[in-house]
Amino acid sequence: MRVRVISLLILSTLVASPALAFNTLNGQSPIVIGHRGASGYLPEHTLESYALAIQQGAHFIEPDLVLTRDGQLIARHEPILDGTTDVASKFDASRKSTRNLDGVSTTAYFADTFTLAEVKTLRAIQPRASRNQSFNGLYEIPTLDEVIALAQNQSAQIGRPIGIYPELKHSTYMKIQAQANGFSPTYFEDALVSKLHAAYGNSATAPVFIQSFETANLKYLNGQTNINLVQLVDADDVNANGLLSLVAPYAQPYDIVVAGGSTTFADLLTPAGLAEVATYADGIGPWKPYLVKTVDDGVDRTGDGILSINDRRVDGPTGVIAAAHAAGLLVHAYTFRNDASGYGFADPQAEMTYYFGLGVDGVFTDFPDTGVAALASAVPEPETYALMLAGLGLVAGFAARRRKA
Ligand SMILES: [Ca+2]
Ligand SMILES: [Ca+2]
Repeated sequence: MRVRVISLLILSTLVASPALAFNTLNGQSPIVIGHRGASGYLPEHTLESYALAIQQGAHFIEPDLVLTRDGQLIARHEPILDGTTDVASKFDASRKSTRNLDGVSTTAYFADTFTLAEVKTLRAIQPRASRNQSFNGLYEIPTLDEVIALAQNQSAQIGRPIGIYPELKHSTYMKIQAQANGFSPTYFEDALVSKLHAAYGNSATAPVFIQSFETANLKYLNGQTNINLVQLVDADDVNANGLLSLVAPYAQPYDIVVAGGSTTFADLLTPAGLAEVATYADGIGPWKPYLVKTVDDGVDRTGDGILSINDRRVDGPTGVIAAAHAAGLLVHAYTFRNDASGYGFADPQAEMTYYFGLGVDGVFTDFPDTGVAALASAVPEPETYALMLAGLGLVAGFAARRRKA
C-alpha cells in the first residue's frame, strides 16, 4: 500500500511537473531577473527599484556592486557616481579624479574616493532622459547588506524565494583601488563571499548568482564558494550582417587584456570556450545578439517609415544556447527593455517570449512586469498542460495499482 502511494506520488510529481514544458538546461521554468531593480520605472539600484521588481514578480533582483573608499559594497552600475546620483550638486569638482577605467582615461566622481557616510548623503537620479524623472533626489544608494535584507524580508513576507544576482563591477580596477585604500588585492571578492555566506550559507542551492564580465575573479571565486557563478559576455555592437562587433573596451574581459591574452568575448562562446567556462562557472550571461541572429536588410517591417533595430530580420538561434546547455551551462540573456534595444522585435513581451521558447534559463530586464507576462505566455495554456499531465500521472498510478493488485 505504502509502495503504491509512493509510486503514485512520484509519477504524479514527475509527470505533472510543468517544468517539462521548457527547453531550459534543467527543464525548469526560466527566471526573470529585475535588472538594476525595476529600473525602467524607478532610479536604478535603489531599494525602491528592487522592491518594485519584486512586487512585479521578479524572481531575482540584480545589484551591481562597487567599493567605497572605506571598503563598503554599494549598489551602483559603475564606480562613477556622476550619471546616477546627485553627487555633482553635493560635492565640488575637487572631489573628481582621473582614473584608468578598463583602459579608458576617465575623469569623474569615483565611488572608491568616497566613504559610505558620504555616499549616504547622495540621492539617486534617473540616468535615461526618456524615463520618468519625478523620482530624482528621493532614494538613497543602498549597501549590499541592505539589498540582502530587502530580498530576505520580502521572501518571508510574500512567501516565495527572492534571489539576488550581484555583479562584481570592474574587478581589475577595484583590485588596484582596494590596495590603494589599504585592502588586500582580493578584498572585493572576499567581502562579497563573506557577506553571501553569512546570509545564505556556502551552498550551490543558495538563491544567488554571482556575475562578472571578467574571468580571473570568477576563477578565483570558484575556489572560494559553492554559490553559482555566471560569466557575462559582452560586445561593442552588432553589425548589419548580425555578427557581433568587438571593439575595446568591449572586445575582451579586461583581466585578459591586462594579462596580455588574446581571448575575446566571442571566443568564450565557442564550444572550446564554453568548455573552459564550464570549468569555473555555472552559467553564461551573454548579450542577446549572441543568441539570436538578426540582420539589417533595409526592410521597414514595423511599417512606421523609419528603419530601426526593431525592423531587423530575425534569422533564428545562433546555436549558442544549445551549445551552452550541452556544456552544462545555464544561459541568462541581457538586456530586455520596453523602451530600447529590441533587435528584430517591436514588442518587448513578444521578444522575451521568443527567447523563452528557445530555452534561455533567464532574462535580465528593466521591466520585470513585462518579463513575467512574457513568461506566462511562453508556454501555451500552462495550467491546462499541467492538469493534463497530472491526469496522465493519475492514470499511470491507477495502472500501477492494478498490476500490484
Ligand atoms: Ca549588471
Ligand atoms: Ca520601422
